[in-house]
Amino acid sequence: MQHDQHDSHQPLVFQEQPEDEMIASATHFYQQMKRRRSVRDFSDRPVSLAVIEQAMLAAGTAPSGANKQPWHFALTTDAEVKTTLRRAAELQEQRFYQRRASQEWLDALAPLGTNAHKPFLEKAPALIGVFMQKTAVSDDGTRSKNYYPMESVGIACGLLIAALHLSGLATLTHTPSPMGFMNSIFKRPKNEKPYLLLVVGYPAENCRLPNISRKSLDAIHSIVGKP
Ligand code: IYR
Repeated sequence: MQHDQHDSHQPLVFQEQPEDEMIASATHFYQQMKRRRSVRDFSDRPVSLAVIEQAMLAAGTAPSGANKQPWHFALTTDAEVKTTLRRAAELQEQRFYQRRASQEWLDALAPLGTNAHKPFLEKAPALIGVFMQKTAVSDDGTRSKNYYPMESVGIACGLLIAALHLSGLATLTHTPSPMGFMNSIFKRPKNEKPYLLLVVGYPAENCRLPNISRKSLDAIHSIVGKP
């Protein structure tokens, strides 16, 4: 059966734009996105749940292997849960900075000024535990395989971070390693692997950032073949 004859297929709603508008849209998006910075110093001001929910919906539009949508976003704004997460994360981070990290890794992190101290896990108003489902478990307990879950969840996280940024919130992609402690704290089942801990909120008023730069277009792209 050809795809276009398949009952379950429907026409694409596609809105074409004139080229000048396309360039303006792309430029505008880049101008917005280049202002995104990973923030480690948060205000404790609460954030709107509606904004986070819309950003999660945007994340859920990511393409995924066989459309399995192998992601789960676990949100907490609860002070006790955040304290538990901070304690568990800092324990792992202390082991990382004191023993596990190679000197090369520590040298690479030096410009960021990071260490095992993670006050933002309590100070920031919202933490999103992102989980990846390598296998799906349906309501009746049937297990099925998901495809490209790493790639799928990575793309969803990119959309989540972009949506939160464009809504005026700051984020930090925090990856305490290993992250196994996240399952019990976020009450997630064993088939879900912790993927990242996204810290969400407003930056602190006196928030300072490492002076780092992004690679140029020349450094990140190439063109092959005739133009
Ligand atoms: N997880 C540690 C270390 C760390 C690792 C990388 I790669 C970073 O880009 C930043 C930090 C921490 O959060 O401090």
